[in-house]
Amino acid sequence: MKIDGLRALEVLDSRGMPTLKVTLEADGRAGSFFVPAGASTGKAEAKELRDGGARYGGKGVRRALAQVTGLRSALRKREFAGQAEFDAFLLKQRLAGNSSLGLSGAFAHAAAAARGLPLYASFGKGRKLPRPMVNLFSGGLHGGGNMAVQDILIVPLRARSFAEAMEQVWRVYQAARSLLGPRFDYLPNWVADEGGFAPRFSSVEQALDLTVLSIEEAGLKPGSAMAIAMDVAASHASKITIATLESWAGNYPLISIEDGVPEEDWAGWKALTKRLGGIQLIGDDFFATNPERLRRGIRERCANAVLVKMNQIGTITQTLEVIAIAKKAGYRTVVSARSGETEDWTMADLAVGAGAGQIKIGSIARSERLAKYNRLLEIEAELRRVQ
Ligand code: 2PG
Ligand code: MG
Repeated sequence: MKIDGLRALEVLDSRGMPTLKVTLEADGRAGSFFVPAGASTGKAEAKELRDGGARYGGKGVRRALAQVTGLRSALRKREFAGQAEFDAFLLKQRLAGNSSLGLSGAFAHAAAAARGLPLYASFGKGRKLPRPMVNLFSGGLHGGGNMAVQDILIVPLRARSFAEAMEQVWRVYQAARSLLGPRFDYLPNWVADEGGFAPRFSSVEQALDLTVLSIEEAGLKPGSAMAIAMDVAASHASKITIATLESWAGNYPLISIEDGVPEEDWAGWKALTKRLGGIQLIGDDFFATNPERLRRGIRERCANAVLVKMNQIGTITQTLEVIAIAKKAGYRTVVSARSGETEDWTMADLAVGAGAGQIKIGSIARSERLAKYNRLLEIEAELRRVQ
């Protein structure tokens, strides 16, 4: 794969914050990638470079852009056998996380186009659509502190296709929408950073009760057709104890808890896994898509699943490595969007090609979310045609 050209642009993400779009040409074909950004970020994440100063309140990415375009002459006409070799080159440049992922993602798109392959094929042999966990109610940093945990999500368990899963999720989302009005001083047109509803709940239990009711109103059986998942985002939330999580898991059809304890509390993670290891326990801020942290977590029996976010680690190759490590250890993998997203849909292809099994994109509102859901619908249709 020979690099013919490279450009970068400062664009805006779903929160109106500046971010990078990188375009790379390889063997005459162009590929672009938009870098996402988190709000509830983990301490171990790859650091993004922002400009500081007055422009865009210091959030501009012109310095990151300069890092990218600064590699133009080093990359020009240079040959790379594939993604691994390209990402090894990036690692040597010691780039910021946003510059690095912009380049790595753009290479994936350009290389797939040059080979005439759909993007998912460059991430592995997986051809199964992931099971979505879909944000219904938002809280924490994504909802303006209206609820102590960050997300309450719904998980379709019985759908026979991704398209059917989407229709079931739609039914629950619409049911929740009409239940909110009479119960809260809240207009359901208001949605949070990831498209979920964010009324001022008086307790997490109130939100869980409303989720169960919405599932029932949708004509689905809670726990067998549609289950509940939760992202506590404990490093950013008011203190929630393991005993509280245990009582929620006992009282609700809760099948998955993400970041149930804070990211540096290894003893807490061990205790949580001992007590609640029968359900899915995902490390997000805790693992930060970092191979070293994941290996330590596996050794110390912490969690049993890993959230996979490309920009937490900064290259596609390391992201694939994290998925491979998890699978080998029997840990489940959930590819995830960030709360700050764009029209980019690379993560949909990653979840399919790498055979991640699950995906978390946010709710079924806001186009930065739908870009990914719609891409998955397209992949499902395409795979059905060729099989
Ligand atoms: C998370 C993500 C997505 P953020 O915590 O899982 O919901 O949020 O991108 O703000 O870290
Ligand atoms: Mg999280």
